[in-house]
Amino acid sequence: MRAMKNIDLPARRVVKLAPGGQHVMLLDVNRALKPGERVPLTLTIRSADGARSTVKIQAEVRSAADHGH
Ligand SMILES: [Cu+2]
Repeated sequence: MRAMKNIDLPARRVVKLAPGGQHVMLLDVNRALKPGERVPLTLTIRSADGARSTVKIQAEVRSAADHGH
């Protein structure tokens, strides 16, 4: 696993976050999370001109044991 601060979003390409590929890992959370539970995350998008916007999502918790590394 290689931690990254950013994920590139090339124009006209689908970028998928999924187990086994690029994914978000939550480290040092302050309570146990159960697989299948949803947690609110806010993604910050920076466009080519530097403008920032945010997208709020409800991410599904997956087991850390079976996600590809
Ligand atoms: Cu991971």
